[in-house]
Amino acid sequence: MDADEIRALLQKALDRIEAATDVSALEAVRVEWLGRKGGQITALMKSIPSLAAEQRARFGQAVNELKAAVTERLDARKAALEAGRPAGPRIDVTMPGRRPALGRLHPITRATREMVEIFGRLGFEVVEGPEVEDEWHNFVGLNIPSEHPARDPLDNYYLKDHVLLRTQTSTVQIRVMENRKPPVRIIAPGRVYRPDTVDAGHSNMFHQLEGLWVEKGVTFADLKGVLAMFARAFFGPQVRTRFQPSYFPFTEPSAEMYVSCLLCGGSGCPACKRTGWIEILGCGMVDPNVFQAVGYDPEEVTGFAFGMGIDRQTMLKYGIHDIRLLFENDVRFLRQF
Ligand code: 2NL
Repeated sequence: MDADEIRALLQKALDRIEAATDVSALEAVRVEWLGRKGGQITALMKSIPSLAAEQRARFGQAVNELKAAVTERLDARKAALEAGRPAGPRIDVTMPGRRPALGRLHPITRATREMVEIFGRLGFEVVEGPEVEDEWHNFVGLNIPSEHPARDPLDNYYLKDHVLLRTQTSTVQIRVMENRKPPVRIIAPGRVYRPDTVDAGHSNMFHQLEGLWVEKGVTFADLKGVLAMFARAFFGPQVRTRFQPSYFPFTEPSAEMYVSCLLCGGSGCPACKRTGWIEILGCGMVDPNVFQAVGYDPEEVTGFAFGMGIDRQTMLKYGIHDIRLLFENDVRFLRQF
């Protein structure tokens, strides 16, 4: 083997070392060249003793230089691989991350939570109850007799005899009064169901928030104060309120509360039908028959109650013109809130 052949061998070894991209590949190269058994350079070393004296000196020196050069490159390459990046896909840690898609609260959830928060400050506790109800809790307890038009099977979702989807959340308040002694100061938000034909203003499922305060000495003045405070907290401090006599079977006297139109401020516009006022809820002093039905003594306690459509208030507050938008769950609509 002459000097040129040894140089070629060295070049080949160095190329193989450079080509190794991780530590284990480099170890394979080391075994291939310097391995105790079968290493190419090891084999050359072993052949030295059997050479003629003069040849042995020259060849021996060349092989030793080859071994030293390869060993040095192996060590250097190993150090570089260990110091450098780990093998595998390269990651640019300076690249900006991908933002996770964040959800948001449905406008009805937002409005409900805001109402709950406002009434919470006034001492009202949130209660919930079943959406499938019996006629006692949906009608009888509320002083709605069997001849009453509200009980028409065509105006209710009956599931079977005497069992229906609730048409208002008063049912929950009846349940609380049946199970607790006064005082009670509660609000009942939740879904209610009526078989109305669906259009821009009506849905057969909507949301209601009812409230009830029963205690010794509660008066109509308390009713007006609480509801006026609510209206200003929910719609803004500029809002004015007006009460107008009304009728409900479960309250006496009964009233409807109006707020000054949120769009025109009260001067009159299409939204308030030029009246300057928008009706937002019904209310009244709890009828003695209701107290009797739940076992409260109407001579002992008085109370007021109210009910409002959450969807209606949500639409008013955010300027939504079609109730169906609230239930289609089109993200292009929902993303605006
Ligand atoms: C409306 C307004 C109202 C009530 C709901 C109520 C509940 C109990 C006792 C007495 Cl437990 N009243 N709720 C009172 C007045 C109005 O809802 O427009 N309803 C059709």
